[in-house]
Amino acid sequence: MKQFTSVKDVSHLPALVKEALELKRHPYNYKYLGENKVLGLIFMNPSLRTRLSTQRAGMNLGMNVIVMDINKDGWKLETREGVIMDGDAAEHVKDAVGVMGQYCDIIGVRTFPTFENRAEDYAENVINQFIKYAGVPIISLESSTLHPLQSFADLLTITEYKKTIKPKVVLTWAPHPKSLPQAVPNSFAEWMSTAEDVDLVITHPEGYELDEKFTWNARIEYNQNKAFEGAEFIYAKNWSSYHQYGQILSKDRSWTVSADKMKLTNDAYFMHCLPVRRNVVVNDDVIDSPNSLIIKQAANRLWSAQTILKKMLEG
Ligand code: AN0
Ligand code: CP
Repeated sequence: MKQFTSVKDVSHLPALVKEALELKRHPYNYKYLGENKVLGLIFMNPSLRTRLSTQRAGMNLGMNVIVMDINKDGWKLETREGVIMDGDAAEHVKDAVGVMGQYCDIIGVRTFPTFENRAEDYAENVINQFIKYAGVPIISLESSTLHPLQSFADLLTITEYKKTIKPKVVLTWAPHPKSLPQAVPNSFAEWMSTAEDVDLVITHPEGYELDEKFTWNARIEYNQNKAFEGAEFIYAKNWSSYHQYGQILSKDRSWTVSADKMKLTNDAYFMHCLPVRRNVVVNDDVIDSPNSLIIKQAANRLWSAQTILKKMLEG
C-alpha cells in the first residue's frame, strides 16, 4: 500500500477488516516489522486520538515515531503553486515535504480545509502535494474532505457490535457552535457504502446535503425522528454546509441526540468520533449510557492505524 487517503486505496475491504480484528487479538505479532523504520506524523491542526493512536500503532510495529506540530514548530508553509513568496510563508510545502521524505519511511499528515474556497479544499491540494513530493507512503490523518482512519475504526466497531447481518446505521447531523469540516461524514458515508453489509441512512436539516460523490449509496431522510426508527446504530456528527460552503445554517437544538430520540431506535448503540460537545451534539444521559460506544470506537483507532502501517511496511 502506497497511500491511504480514502477507502478507494483499499483493494478488498472485508479482508482488511479481518486483518485489523486479527491484529487486535495479537497486537505484537509484527513487533519487528518496523524495525529501523521511521514514522513521521505531521499535524497542521489539533488532535488527541489520531496523534496518540497512530503513534502507539507505530510503536507496536517496532517503528520509531517523530511527531511535528508544524504550525507551532515549523516554518510557515506556502501551499499554493507558482506564487511569489514575499508574504508570511517562509517555505513551500513541496520543499518541506521533499525534505520530510528524506527522514521518514512513512508520513502521516493532518490537514483540515481552509473553508476559503470549496473547489480548492475538495481538490485536496495539500495532501496531494505530500503524495507527489514525499517519495514515501502517505497516510491521511484527516484531510480536507476525508478521515479514513476514523471511518475504518468505525467500521470495525460496527462489525464487532452489530446484531443483524445488515444493520440500519443512521448518520445524523447535530448542532455545534463552530463551523466544522465535512470530512468525517463524507468518509463515513463512503466506507459504509463500500462495506455493502450496512443499510445507511443520513439525516440532516435542509441545506446540509453532502457531496453526492460520497453519499451515492445512502438514503437521505430529512425527518430525524423517522430516520431513527429501527436504527441499530446512531452515529452523530456536526458538519457545516457543503452547498453554502462552510456556513452554519442551523443551531437547532431539537437535533441534539436525546434519550427520547434514542427510544425511537431498535435499542441502538450511540457513536461519535470525538471530540464531542456534550449537551449540544448529544445529551449526557445518551453518551454516558451503556449503549454508548465512544470509547470502544476510539480504542479501535489503534487497530485501524496499525493495520494500515503494517500494509505499508509490507510493501
Ligand atoms: C474535527 C472535524 O469535525 O473534522 C475533527 C474530528 C475528528 N472536529 C472538530 O474540529 C471539533
Ligand atoms: N476522532 C479524531 O480524529 O480525534 P482527534 O481529532 O483528537 O485526533
